[in-house]
Amino acid sequence: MSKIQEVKVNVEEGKTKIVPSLVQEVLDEGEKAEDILEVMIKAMNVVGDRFSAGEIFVPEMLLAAKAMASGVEILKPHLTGEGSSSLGTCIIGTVLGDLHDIGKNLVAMMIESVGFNVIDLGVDVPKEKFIDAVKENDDVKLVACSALLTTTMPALKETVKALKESDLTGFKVIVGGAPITNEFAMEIGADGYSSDAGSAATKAKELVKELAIA
Ligand code: B1M
Repeated sequence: MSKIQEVKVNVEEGKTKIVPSLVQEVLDEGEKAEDILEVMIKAMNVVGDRFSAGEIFVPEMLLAAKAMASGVEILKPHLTGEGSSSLGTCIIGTVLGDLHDIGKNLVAMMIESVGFNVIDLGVDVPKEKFIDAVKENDDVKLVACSALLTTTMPALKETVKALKESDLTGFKVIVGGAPITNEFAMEIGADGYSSDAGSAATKAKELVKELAIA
């Protein structure tokens, strides 16, 4: 088995102690950080499928998530550039009722790397907390909301609605997460949607440019 395949299998099996050193070895062998990340995301899809099939349960899913997070820590400096924090502040969080944070953390990392000052509100974030964060922080240009469950799509809708109906201005709202589509994002009034972390960073820059033109 190739080393990169070993990373995949060890993430699937939730081997948090092994994954970081294995990821480092694969990097040292010259493999691209983006390719290692892709393999780990595939591993999480396998984990999701096994969960759906009733072959594994929440604790195994949690271990796999921890293993992936430990590998991402090693990849981090290789995935991001020099953040200059000149594009303004981005408030990011996973919406109310939703505890998934790996995708959100990747999005935060990539958005930071293109020059935003990122304030991460974490998971299970009520709409009021997003609003307070916009009020309490300087130069907020972007609010980024993640949702991973079909059951938390309504919370995403409520969050976007609350942000748009507030008297706060000067920022755009971007949404994403596995069950979210561009169509849903537009339907709930978000300004932008992205399917993955890399394109979220590109979209974030575009949205802030639109703000400057308006
Ligand atoms: Co959960 N879970 N989970 N889970 N979990 C899923 C999402 C699921 C698809 C698994 C499955 O059944 N096949 C399923 C959802 C089904 C559905 O809604 N239709 C599910 C379920 C059912 C549940 C529970 C309800 C299980 C239970 O308790 N019975 C429960 C809910 C808890 C809650 O949130 N209230 C639950 C719990 C958990 C754990 C806590 C155990 C753990 C999360 C730990 C953590 O995040 N720290 C977990 C995990 C690990 C998963 C899977 C296996 C992996 C998620 C992940 O990290 N993927 C997942 C199956 C899967 O994804 N295939 C599953 C890797 C990550 C990089 O991808 O998060 O999609 P993702 O992020 C992507 C894009 O979506 C996008 O960019 C990222 C990468 O480039 N993106 C954005 C994300 N946010 C974005 C924001 C943007 C733009 C792009 O702009 C702002």
